[in-house]
Parts: sequence; C-alpha cells; structure tokens
Amino acid sequence: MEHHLLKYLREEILPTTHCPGCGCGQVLNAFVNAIDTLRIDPRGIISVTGIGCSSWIPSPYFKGDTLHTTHGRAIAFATGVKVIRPDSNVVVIAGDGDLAGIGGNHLIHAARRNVGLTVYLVNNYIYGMTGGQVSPTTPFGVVTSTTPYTNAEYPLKIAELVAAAGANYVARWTTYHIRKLIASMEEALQTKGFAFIEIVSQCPVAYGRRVGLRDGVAFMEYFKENSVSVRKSKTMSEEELEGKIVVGRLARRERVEFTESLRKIIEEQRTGTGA
Ligand SMILES: Cc1ncc(C[n+]2csc(CCOP(=O)(O)OP(=O)(O)O)c2C)c(N)n1
Repeated sequence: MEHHLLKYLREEILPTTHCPGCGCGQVLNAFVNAIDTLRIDPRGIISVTGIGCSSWIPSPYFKGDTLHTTHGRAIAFATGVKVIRPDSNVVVIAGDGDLAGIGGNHLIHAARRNVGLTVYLVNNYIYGMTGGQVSPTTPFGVVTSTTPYTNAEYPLKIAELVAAAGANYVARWTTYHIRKLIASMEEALQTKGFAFIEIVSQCPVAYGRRVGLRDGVAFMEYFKENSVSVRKSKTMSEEELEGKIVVGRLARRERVEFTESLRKIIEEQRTGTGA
C-alpha cells in the first residue's frame, strides 16, 4: 500500500490476519484509494460487516466507525444505521457466504428498497474463514470440504440478481482489475441509493488449493484469462459464457433512495400534507 494511504488504517495492529495471497488486502487497498481520491473524511464512514475473512477488511483495520455484526446480518444492521444517520456513508463489506447465503434475503430486499448503502461483496467462491465449505457462488463440479464428491449445485449470479432486484448501481470486477475496481468503488460511494459491487477475489488456502490455483499470482492469471466485459458478453451464447467472469457495470438507475422517501412520508404526516 502506498505510504500516504496508511493514515486511513490503524497501523498499530498491522499486518492484517489475512493469509498470504488472500485478496482481502487488495480490496482494502482499493477501498482506501477510492476514499482518498474522493477526499471523503473517514470519520463520516460507518462500515458494517458480517462474519468471515472479508468482514475483517474494514474491521478493525479501517480508521472509521465500524459495526462488526452477526453472520449474515450486516445489511439489516446497516439499514438501521442509514435510517438513523441518513447523511453518513454506510459501507457494507462481507463475503459471498455472508451476503448471498445466510444474508441473501436481506440483500435482495435492501436492493429492492434501494436503501442508500454501498455494498462490496467479496466473492471468493467459498466459506473462507471456516475452512472452505461450499457457498452459493461455488462453481458447479468443484470439490470443497462439504462437497467432497464435487458440487452438484449451480452458482448464483449474485450481481445480476441484485440488478434485477432494483439497485441503483451494480458492477462486478475481480482483484485483477484493480484500477477499474477503484473507479467503480468511487462510483458506488457517490451513488444515492443501493450500490453494489461483486468483487471476485482469491482464497488460495481454502479454495485455490482444491482447484489448482495455489497462490495469488495463479489467481490473477486465471481472472485475466477468464474475464469478459459486459459489452462482449452480450455477443456470446450461454455456452460460450460458461466459466467466464462478466466484468463491468450491470446497472445504473436514478430511483429515489429509501430513507429519503421515508423522511418525506414522515414529514408529510407531521405537517398534515400527506395522504
Ligand atoms: C449464524 C452463524 N452461522 C455460521 C457461522 C459460522 N461461520 C463463520 S464465517 C462463515 C462463512 C464465511 O464465509 P464468507 O461469508 O463467504 O466469508 P469469507 O470468510 O469467505 O470471507 C460461517 C459459516 C456463524 N459465525 N454464525
């Protein structure tokens, strides 16, 4: 990390607990880069996390207020924070197990309501922290600790699902596309309404070793070779897209943000001008 960005971190507790080659450090680096470029005061950011390795990205390292909640419930807590503190930047960072698995229902409905949250879902295809169990984004046919004879389930296209649910901003990038990811994180932070980025990331320890990708470099090569842009994907058949990672922006809308609508209704009722 560039030296001037260390001011956003609690240096006294570095290095982080993440394993060598893990993508969580890249995501943290991209996050503070985006904040630095936008000149956002970290004291105005409230990060909310669930449970998992990726939930440790902001908590405890990022020097802002952090709410480290229970597994799967980050978005529910974050919605409460946004309702009470509508002017703060509420950022959720958590894993695919947390946000798409146990917390999947909260994710869909926060997108539908268009709650003003910035959500970075770190998709490492696995439950990393607990040792590599299958998750809703694990590819079909892969061996995990809970699918020793290969995974019989198809993975969820989580970014497409969030876009279909109605979020104002949706994108997908990998940790290989670090500059595009930073720019996208900036767009998400500036979005009024629900902003979501699926960040495809690497877990060499709990996932990679089972699929022949043993370190961070192997993952970078894999992400580079297997990503296709949203634009190109539109010219490809479903068979051609099999195993590909579609990267880019998937949605951008201007629907009214949830807590804004809520405050408007409250104000109308208070002044007797509402329905
Ligand atoms: C209610 C509940 N169920 C299960 C767990 C155990 N648990 C801790 S982290 C985790 C999954 C982590 O995977 P993910 O959310 O994808 O994050 P990662 O560690 O891969 O970044 C699980 C199942 C828990 N802490 N609480």
